[in-house]
Amino acid sequence: MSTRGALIVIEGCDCSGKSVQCRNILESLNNQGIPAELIRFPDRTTDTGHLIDKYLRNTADLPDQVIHLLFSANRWELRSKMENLLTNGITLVVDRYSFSGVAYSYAKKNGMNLEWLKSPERGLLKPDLVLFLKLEPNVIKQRKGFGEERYETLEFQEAVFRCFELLTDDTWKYDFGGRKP
Ligand code: FDM
Ligand code: MG
Repeated sequence: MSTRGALIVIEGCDCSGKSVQCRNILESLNNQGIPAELIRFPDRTTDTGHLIDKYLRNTADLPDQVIHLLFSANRWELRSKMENLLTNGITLVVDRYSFSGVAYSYAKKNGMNLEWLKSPERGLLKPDLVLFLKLEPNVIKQRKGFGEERYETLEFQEAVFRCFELLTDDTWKYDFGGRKP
């Protein structure tokens, strides 16, 4: 029987270098003989992912509550696959997870309550480790590609950054009520 893999989550603002760090972590784990796979949210290849992709590229408009629930549904779609991989000893390096879900929606400041935002995340798998890349929005705004998608404005990224910090200070920072497989 293999040991359960670890669920490692990388979070941060847009263009904060998450994808590069995820690849580095994956490579380092594989070099040490630890089987690991990369998972990325949103997963734009699923049914919910197609709609999320359109929303992010500004070719579809949806109410804030609907896109919030779709992002969460997108994680639920992969839940059993993730659980199987972890049970089979594969470590998962996950580029964005529930923290992005809550931080980006809360940053909209449109009255969506924090408890309401967290609740669809309850029951998803609980990360063993969350790494937050603390790159200031003033730095990321100069990066190549910044500004191409819906949330990529300096003002909004600053709000997201503050929401991430708020969440990481909280006692439930690693716990959305999920359980380990
Ligand atoms: N995003 C991502 C959310 O608003 N909620 C979520 O639950 C997730 C996973 O989608 F602006 C936002 C964050 C980002 C956008 O993500 C696309 P990538 O990592 O930049 O592709
Ligand atoms: Mg982005």
